[in-house]
Amino acid sequence: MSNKLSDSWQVSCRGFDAESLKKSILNNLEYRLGKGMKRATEYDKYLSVAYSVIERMLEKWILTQDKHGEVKPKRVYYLSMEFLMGRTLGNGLINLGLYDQCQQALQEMGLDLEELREIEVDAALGNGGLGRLAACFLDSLATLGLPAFGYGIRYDYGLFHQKIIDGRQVEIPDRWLTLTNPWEIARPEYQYPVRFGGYIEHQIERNGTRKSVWHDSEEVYAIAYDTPTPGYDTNSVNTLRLWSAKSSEDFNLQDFNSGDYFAAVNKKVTSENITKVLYPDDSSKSGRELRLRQEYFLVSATMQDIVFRFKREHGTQWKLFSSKAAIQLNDTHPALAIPELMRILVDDEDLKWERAWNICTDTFGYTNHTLLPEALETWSVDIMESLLPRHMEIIYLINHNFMKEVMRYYPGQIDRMRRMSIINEEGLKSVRMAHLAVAGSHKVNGVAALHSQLMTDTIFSDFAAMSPGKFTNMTNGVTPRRWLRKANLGLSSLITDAIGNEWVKDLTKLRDLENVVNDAQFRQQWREVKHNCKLPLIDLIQHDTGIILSPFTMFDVQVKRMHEYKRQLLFALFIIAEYLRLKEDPNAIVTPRTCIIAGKAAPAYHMAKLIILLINRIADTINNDIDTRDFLRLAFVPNYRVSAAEKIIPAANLSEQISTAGKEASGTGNMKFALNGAITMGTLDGANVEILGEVGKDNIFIFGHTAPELMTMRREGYDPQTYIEESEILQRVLHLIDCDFFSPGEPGLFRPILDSIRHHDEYFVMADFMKYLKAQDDAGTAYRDVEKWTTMSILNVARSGVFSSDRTINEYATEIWDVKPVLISSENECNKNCPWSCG
Ligand code: 26W
Repeated sequence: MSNKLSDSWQVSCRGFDAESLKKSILNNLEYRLGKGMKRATEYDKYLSVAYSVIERMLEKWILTQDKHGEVKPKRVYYLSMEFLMGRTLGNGLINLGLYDQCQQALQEMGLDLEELREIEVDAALGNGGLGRLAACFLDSLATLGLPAFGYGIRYDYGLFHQKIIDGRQVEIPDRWLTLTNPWEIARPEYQYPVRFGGYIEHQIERNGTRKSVWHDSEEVYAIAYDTPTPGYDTNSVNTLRLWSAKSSEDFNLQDFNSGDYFAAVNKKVTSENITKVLYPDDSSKSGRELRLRQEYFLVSATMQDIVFRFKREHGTQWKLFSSKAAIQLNDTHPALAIPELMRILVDDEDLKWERAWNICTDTFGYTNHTLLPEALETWSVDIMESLLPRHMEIIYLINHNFMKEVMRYYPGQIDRMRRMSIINEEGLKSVRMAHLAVAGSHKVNGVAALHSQLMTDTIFSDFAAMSPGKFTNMTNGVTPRRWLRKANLGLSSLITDAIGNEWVKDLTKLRDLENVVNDAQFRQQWREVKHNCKLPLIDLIQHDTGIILSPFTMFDVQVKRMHEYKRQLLFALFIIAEYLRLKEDPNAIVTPRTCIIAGKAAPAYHMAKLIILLINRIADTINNDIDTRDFLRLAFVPNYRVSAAEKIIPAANLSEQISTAGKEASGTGNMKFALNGAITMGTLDGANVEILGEVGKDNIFIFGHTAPELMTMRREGYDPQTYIEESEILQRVLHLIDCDFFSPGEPGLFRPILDSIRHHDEYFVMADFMKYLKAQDDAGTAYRDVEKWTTMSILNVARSGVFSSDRTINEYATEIWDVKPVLISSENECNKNCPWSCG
């Protein structure tokens, strides 16, 4: 497989050949780490390779930033509280076209690239879908040559590590920065004061204009840490700028001298706590003040930095602002950016309110990622007023003007105004962050066609009625670099041998696989690749859980955050039904299945944690049952994260995407599985609907009630008992749990789960059970038809092209951001005979 990339972009006085790499690695070990190979730790060796890669990134980064400084293009600013980047070394080597050369260099030094890649810790600065989407978007923005910055928080502690002890989740802090992070560069020259608290004084200037002055606020500094985000097969390298909190005052000497040591450091410590840890909830608002401080910390540092860069390039030509900056809000978490920009433009830059507001609405775009009521952020007016007094004033004024507009459209419709108001007057007065984001943006998008439709039919129906043109859909995507080219080297080379390597930059090229779908040799190699992907995963699972699995089984996989709407419970109940079937009829025609589940539960989400325990207890029971264990095994893989996903997804045959219809906004794991040749077992929810549209009904297993059907059932009253009474197998499955078969000696351990599905069953597990059982039976039968399954697998990959995040970003770029690529040519200042060309 020639992954020789176009050499037009080999702009470097750091060679891209194995020899140069070897030199760099040894140089870095010696001159940067002060170690010889003999005493070097494994981490030292990893670091020296990492530094050799980033050196070759930095040159392009400088080229790119200098070019942007020269061209002063319109930039995209992607604001997110989460960036789930995972590991960087492998991705850096792939995007810079250095992978094979590095492997060779290390081999010649007696080292193994695969082993060194395993040493890197994941940058787990995110919870799940939203954070990983942001990471995929950065890869596509750079690969498409679009000038962009990602702005986030440099948490000292990322998402907790999950240990499973006696079947239960235990959270361990993620001390990811204990060892050196070679991929970031501290930028203390970019630091901004962020203020909290205090009070506002309104002054009337001599010229009669009103001036708001923010007094007596406490201050903390935001320090920038930059991570280069290299594109694939291009010179363009964008920036991920993460802010870290630093106390404005070092050491309060008075307190110290007065012997109050604690007070002396307390202020410093508390203020720096802001960026201490990522909130581990991925679908229910914490409502904690520290979370609000984190959100404002991000947006204030970011907006000051964006305005600083604008003024550096365009002075105070504010009319240019929205044509030079497109700011995307990754959900409502950074929505305070709207009142913050208003504060800067009105209070600091003396713009008139209207002018400032028009700049805001022309600049901001808002993406909604969930319809779950508990995930829609609201902050009490009290907490907002005490922490951000000026912003609360500005939000009131924004709402005042917005209500006037609603009144103009719908005179006298008080109810509608109350529904649309940014301020919820009912009960404890609170700020509806989603309403603020919609009012302050020129475009609002959902993340899959069904979700965007449901969004305008439900939570934003009033807004969509008033400003239909504001609402649109941007179906999610995933980067094919990490999720196929890097995660599945075997399948990548098979594909490239068959259709060339253009697919890595243009995923629609995968369609060409349809020309070889009937080629017997190709099909045999296809099956071998999938089989071989299972082997390292089997080793990992045996290492982490002690469970031994067989590659000669169907790998049936569900990996995502634990949540009742994602219905890991439905998968578990199916496994019990399958177990009962095997117990009762040992000669039953079954497809030997390996069920793999993985996912973290938010620490305070007790039902999700109980479901993890149930899954582990089911596994203990069935994996040790000699009657069944050769036909059915279950493993819960601990500590699911990006680097684990890269091992699990390529090994999967069946991809479980079984959420309650209408609840999963899009899903992106579903796309990664299809891209790696797994067949989707799914409901008509989120992007599953579009995967069906692309792969065709013969190449997917769809089951379950649709979103409209469930809406009707909810409205007309849904009684799960009716479904239980209709299904003998369901009764027996529930009975097995009820009689503590999976919790011997802990009677009633899983009662809460049974009560929740027998009485309320909010997520319609009972209503969809029998339909699911049937679909699973069909999948088992299809898997036994090896040729049929091979065709389905190849066609899923061939028809996954649209689920590239490159397609998604191109849609954002044309429909929302109006930004154009900037070509970073290879005319570099560095000429070969520069004294430093130390190869
Ligand atoms: C305030 C707590 C909180 C934190 C994160 C609430 C909600 C979130 C996220 C919006 C949850 C999330 O990750 N949503 C997922 O976003 C993905 C990317 O668009 C979608 O593919 C998933 O369907 C959606 O659940």
